[in-house]
Amino acid sequence: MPILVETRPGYRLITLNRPERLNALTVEMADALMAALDEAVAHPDCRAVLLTAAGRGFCAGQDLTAIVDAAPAEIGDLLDHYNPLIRKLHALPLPIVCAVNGVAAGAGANLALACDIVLAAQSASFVQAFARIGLIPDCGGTWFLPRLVGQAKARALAMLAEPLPAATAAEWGMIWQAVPDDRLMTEAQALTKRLAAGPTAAFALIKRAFDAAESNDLDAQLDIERDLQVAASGTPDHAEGVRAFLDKRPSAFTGRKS
Ligand code: LHQ
Repeated sequence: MPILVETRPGYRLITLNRPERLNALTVEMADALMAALDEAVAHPDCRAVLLTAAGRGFCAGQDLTAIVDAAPAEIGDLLDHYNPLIRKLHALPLPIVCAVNGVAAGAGANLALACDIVLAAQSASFVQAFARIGLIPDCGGTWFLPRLVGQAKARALAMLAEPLPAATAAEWGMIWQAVPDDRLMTEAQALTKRLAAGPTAAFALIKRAFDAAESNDLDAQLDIERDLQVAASGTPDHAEGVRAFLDKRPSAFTGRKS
């Protein structure tokens, strides 16, 4: 099984599961991941996703044994296969937390960056390994990196292909937090549980707003915020949040859209 999927109260825990290859990415793994994400979204009780990996690595990027002597057209076909996964992760209408348990290299690093909140173990690192094998960052790397860390750092990361320690990634704003190795899963699960108890529909709208902001000027973004806020204000969780504030009690969000 290239991935493991566990149903936890309110969320799905998805674990990349090829530890002997540092969870190097294959077509089978990408397909399984897509199916697990679709299943999570389709299930009304699932309100968040936590992605992590088995063993000492997170994901070493494309399984290089599968692309030895591959023709350029085959590389294109592979990316046609992986790109829908990156799009799906990024646009998932549920919050997705990524717990990076070890090295995240190549497409593996960018898989993590496609998620909403990235936590990494202190011992983990991020490597834009592509240039080491004469390739360019793919799976969204050239889009995510400059937006997260700026062009200067993005270009150096891509060209030097050196490992960036988790703590520096956090300092640079590339990820949310670096945490002690033995705290990673406890912290990631607590965060995911908290998100799973949140206003799910509003979270999906927050993601849409931030996505739109990537290409909008302020004028257009204010219009989008207005429309998405109207949608958020129509959810039961908005009404509940306001009532709970006035009653001085914690909100009991259901995640329902209407
Ligand atoms: C691996 C891999 C791996 C197979 C470790 N494949 N076995 C997408 C689609 C289409 C075209 C091209 O590009 C892409 C996107 C990409 O992702 S391209 C970039 C691909 N990834 C890389 O170039 C990274 C390759 N791996 C490494 O540089 C190192 O393994 C890292 C830095 C990740 C970890 O180093 P170490 O901790 O020293 O571990 P290791 O190298 O000893 O690896 C452990 C085992 O895993 C080893 O097998 P072995 O049988 O010797 O124990 C590796 O061969 C295997 N492995 N990455 N991508």
